[in-house]
Amino acid sequence: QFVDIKANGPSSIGSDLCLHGFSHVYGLPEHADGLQLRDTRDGEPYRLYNLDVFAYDLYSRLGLYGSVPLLVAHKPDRTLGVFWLNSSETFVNYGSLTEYGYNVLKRRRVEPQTDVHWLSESGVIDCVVLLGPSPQQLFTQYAQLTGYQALPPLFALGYHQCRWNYDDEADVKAVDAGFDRHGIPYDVIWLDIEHTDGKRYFTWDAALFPEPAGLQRHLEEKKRKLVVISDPHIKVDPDWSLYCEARDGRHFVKNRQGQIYQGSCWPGESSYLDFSSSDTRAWYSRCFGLDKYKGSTPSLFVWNDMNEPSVFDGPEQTMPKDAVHYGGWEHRELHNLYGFYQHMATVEGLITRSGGLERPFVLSRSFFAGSQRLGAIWTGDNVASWEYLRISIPMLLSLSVAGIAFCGADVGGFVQDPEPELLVRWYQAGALQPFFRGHSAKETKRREPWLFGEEVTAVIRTVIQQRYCLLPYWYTVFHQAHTSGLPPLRPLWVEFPREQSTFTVDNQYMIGGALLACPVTEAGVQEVRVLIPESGEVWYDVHSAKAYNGGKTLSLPVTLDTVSVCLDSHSNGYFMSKYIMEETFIFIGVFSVLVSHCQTYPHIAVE
Ligand code: NBV
Repeated sequence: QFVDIKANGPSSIGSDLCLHGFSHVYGLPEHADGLQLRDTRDGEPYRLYNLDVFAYDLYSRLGLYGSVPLLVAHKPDRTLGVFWLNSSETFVNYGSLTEYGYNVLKRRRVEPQTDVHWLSESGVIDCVVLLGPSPQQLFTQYAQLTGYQALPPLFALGYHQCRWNYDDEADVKAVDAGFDRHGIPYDVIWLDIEHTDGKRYFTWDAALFPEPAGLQRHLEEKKRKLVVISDPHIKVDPDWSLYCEARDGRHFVKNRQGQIYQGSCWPGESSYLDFSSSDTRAWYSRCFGLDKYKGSTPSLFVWNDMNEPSVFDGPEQTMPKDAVHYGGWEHRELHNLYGFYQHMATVEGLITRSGGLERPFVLSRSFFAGSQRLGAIWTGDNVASWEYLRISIPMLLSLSVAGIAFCGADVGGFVQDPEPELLVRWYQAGALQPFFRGHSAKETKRREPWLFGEEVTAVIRTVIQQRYCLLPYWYTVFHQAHTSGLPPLRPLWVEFPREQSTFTVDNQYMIGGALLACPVTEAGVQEVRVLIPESGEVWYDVHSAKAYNGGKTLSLPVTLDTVSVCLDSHSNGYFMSKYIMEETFIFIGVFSVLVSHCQTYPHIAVE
């Protein structure tokens, strides 16, 4: 049982807004739910409180790993944003009178209206209304406020292979060789918590990983990278120099009695770095220095997990709200920023490590508004089922609408074993999402792409090759996000803002302004229905090269090796249309040619 001592007394702030004329509202990640927000009058409000929720429930408004308090409303002639800058526990109630109607008493037509009620536990009211009016302008306005998407290093847009855990160096080398043997391109292999000496991050298990630098050089010969996990909890171990440095440097969060706070996590009794302090962030950043982080090389990149923060024996499995941060701030004030600040310190560490020359890659599980400036996030512990594959699309669209553009979901599903058909469909969907990583939990069976027979291997090979064919396109749309704030993954209404039929679609989406994706997310299907917007627009099926006039719903036949993607020939600007012409050619003509990993592209320095 937990008692929350409210040392400063109870408090809350709130505000009510009416959005006239709007009945389609989006945003407020992270929730495992559809893209459109649902009326909350029949139940729970949307909760923004970062929590570690294993195998989270679907269609739920409960808080997950990260929060972005941005709500986006859309109607044909205006897109509007409401940004509620508050990092304490927040609830959002939302009710909508959806239809145009006729008010008999007033004898006039009434417009639809959306009422939004924000409620936060502490802080001040700091609310910005972004006026658009176009979706593009809204994204730019939001990026001006919270930051633009970091431009990822190109390799980070390739395929990532992860598992909890790759057991030892021989295992990593065998998996790496497996990709070459089967002609499957990939760029990054990942190590989970067991690579460390007793869950002491920044160390290596001497028996399993005796030559970590050698392993990285082995991968680097093929221009491949290694990502290792680094969580925010630090094992309480007075014999470990890193713990002592953090303790002596006053880098840990305290309890309300003023002692170092302790909670339980992977290493056992742990303390939690106070990333809200700039001194602590600077110290943590230095821990990634090549001289300090023994066994690391410039081709090692980082994964921040458990940074909600997750505390096994804490209230709701997180840190108590009355824990105390630098400057005397209670944890309740900044809870939703904890992971953001760890992400920031890690990113700083990697940039500094390279003397400011190379762009970092850091994946974080927890996030807040602005995390897009730092790198990638993923949707945590999903499950190997068709429902979780389906929900990954609206979850990633919601994140994209809220600025978190470099996002992905564990391909194959983290918990449990996917049947081969599901695995194939998940690869096909994942290849059309920004962050593309296969990952699986400890208890699951191995599932490297070649373990399910030749047919499955061939389909997965093709789909990963297609991802690599499209890498220049992904890189281009990320550059666009980096410079204009427009996310690579876009709900259809972003590209077709006047077309009402697109407002509720969340099983298909645009990648940039040119590609329309509609992944197959059901078992045993023989055809997929795809809405192709706007009459007058011509769309090309990338498989058959057949042209279709827009403004209708098509039924396209699918087989196991079909990824439903359409090409839009009428895209924005000369470069894009020329580019798409080339991509059309690649898609139609060169599918069977192996496109190698992105080593062929230059590594570009930080801007
Ligand atoms: O570090 C182990 C896992 C990791 O593989 C997963 O991706 C994270 O979301 N981690 C959670 C902790 C344990 C999960 C049960």
